Amino acid sequence: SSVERTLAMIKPDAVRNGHVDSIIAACEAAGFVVAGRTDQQLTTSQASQFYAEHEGKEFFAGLTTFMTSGPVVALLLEKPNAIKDWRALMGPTNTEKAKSEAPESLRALYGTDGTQNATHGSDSFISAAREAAFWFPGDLAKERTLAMVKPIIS
Ligand code: YYY
Ligand code: MG
Repeated sequence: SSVERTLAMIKPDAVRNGHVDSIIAACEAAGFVVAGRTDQQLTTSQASQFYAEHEGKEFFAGLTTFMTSGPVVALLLEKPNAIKDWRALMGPTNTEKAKSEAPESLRALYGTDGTQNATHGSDSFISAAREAAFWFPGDLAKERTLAMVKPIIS
C-alpha cells in the first residue's frame, strides 16, 4: 500500500496554549488519519534519547528543558506521503521564519519562537520508524514500524 506513517508531536507550548484540538483538526482536514495518540510528559532522559541526533549542539539543553516543561501529544499519522506532507504542513523550524515564509503553516499559527515551535515531525523513513517505536512500543508498533521501513529495504 502507498500509505505511509509519520510520527508527530504537539509540543509543550502548543499544549499549554490550548492548541491541541486545532492542530489535530488541521491535521485531519489535510487528509491525515490519526492511527495512534498518547499524551505524556517526557523525562530529561527520554527527551535526550528522542533528540539524540542533536546532542552536543548549542541548543540541546534548551530543547530538552523545553520538551520536558509540560505534557506533549504524540501522534502516529497515516496518509500517502505522510512524512513530507506533515513537514510541509508544519512549515519551517523557526516560528519567525514560518510566519514570514509560510503564514498558514502550523508553526506560524501556533509556534512561539525558534525552540518552542508547536509541533514535531519525522524527517525520513528511518526517523519515522525510530520515533514511532519510541512512542508506540509493542506489537502494533512493530507491525507499523516494519511497514514503514519496508519501502527502503525491499
Ligand atoms: O526537524 P525540526 O524540528 O524542524 O528541526 P531540527 O533541526 O531537527 O531541530 C529540532 C528542534 O530543536 C527544533 O524543532 C527546535 C530546536 N532547535 C532550536 O532550539 N534551535 C535551533 N537553532 C535549531 C533547532
Ligand atoms: Mg528534526
